[in-house]
Amino acid sequence: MPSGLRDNNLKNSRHPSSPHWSLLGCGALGGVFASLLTQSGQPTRVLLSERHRATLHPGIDFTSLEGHTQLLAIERGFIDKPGPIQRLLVMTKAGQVVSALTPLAGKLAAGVPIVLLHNGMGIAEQVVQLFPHNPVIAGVTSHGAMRCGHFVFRHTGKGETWLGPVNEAAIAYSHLADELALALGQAGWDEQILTRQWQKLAINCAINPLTALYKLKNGELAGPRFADVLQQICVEVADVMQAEGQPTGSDELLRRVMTVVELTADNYSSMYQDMEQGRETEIEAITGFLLGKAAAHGITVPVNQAEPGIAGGRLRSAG
Ligand code: KPL
Repeated sequence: MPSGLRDNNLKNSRHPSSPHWSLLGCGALGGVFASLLTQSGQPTRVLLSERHRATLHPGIDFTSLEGHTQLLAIERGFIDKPGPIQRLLVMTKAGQVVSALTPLAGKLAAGVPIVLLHNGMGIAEQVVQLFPHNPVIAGVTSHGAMRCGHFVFRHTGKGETWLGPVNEAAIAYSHLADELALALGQAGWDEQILTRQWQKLAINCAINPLTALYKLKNGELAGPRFADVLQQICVEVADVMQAEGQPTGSDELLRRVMTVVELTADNYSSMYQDMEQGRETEIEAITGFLLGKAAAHGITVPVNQAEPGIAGGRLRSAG
């Protein structure tokens, strides 16, 4: 049970008139977003896979950034019979997005927006293929979250969230960022979401594999031991970004990385948490995506290539 102030009443203030968020993927970040949306009064439902039917928890035990713990009543649905979906927020791990969405292909009403919030890149294009009649929105977020038990979540860092359109149908959905902002305190809409995705990719290429492999808190990457490797990772990512039509300086990327290292110093990266809990990591969608793009442009990225564990697959699925 997380420490902090407790409020044992089941809380769920509803605004029945606003459209429901259906949230697919109730891991650390998904659980925190579901809790914040619910606390902001927006009707929210988590969509679970069938295997969760027998292990229901009466509510979500949520600890806020301030250490205030509440038990929140959150509606649940099951992916095989989800009922009407008005807007879909997908917060599974990158590697599970397509498989989690596949049961909904051909069933989701045309026009229902799909918002993708995961680390890594290369997934949104597959979702557009799977749902040609739906607005597809990509997002990046730097909120920190921890899953402390079965439906027990802690918000560990206030970050920024940006959404933007992947296909033309999504251009009209900027209001979704405003609605997320009501829950998160900030969320923006950026038509150039690809640039933000690349910037986030650089941060994840730098922080996630190193923290996972060396079992470090993010802040420990500020030590002199990691200065060279972080700089080299940023030089390589900047080279690939340049070739992809996303010109940026490696110094600027490094500054962004070090800012996140500082802001999330006390947090464990999502890849560290995945490794610790024996879950599949997002290495393929993060460094794997970069390596694929580098190869396509004939650019060598030896440091990212040798990122501890990539070659040996040690950050790949642990089971
Ligand atoms: O996105 C993150 C993650 O852990 O996946 C960062 C920004 C590195 C914060 O830990």
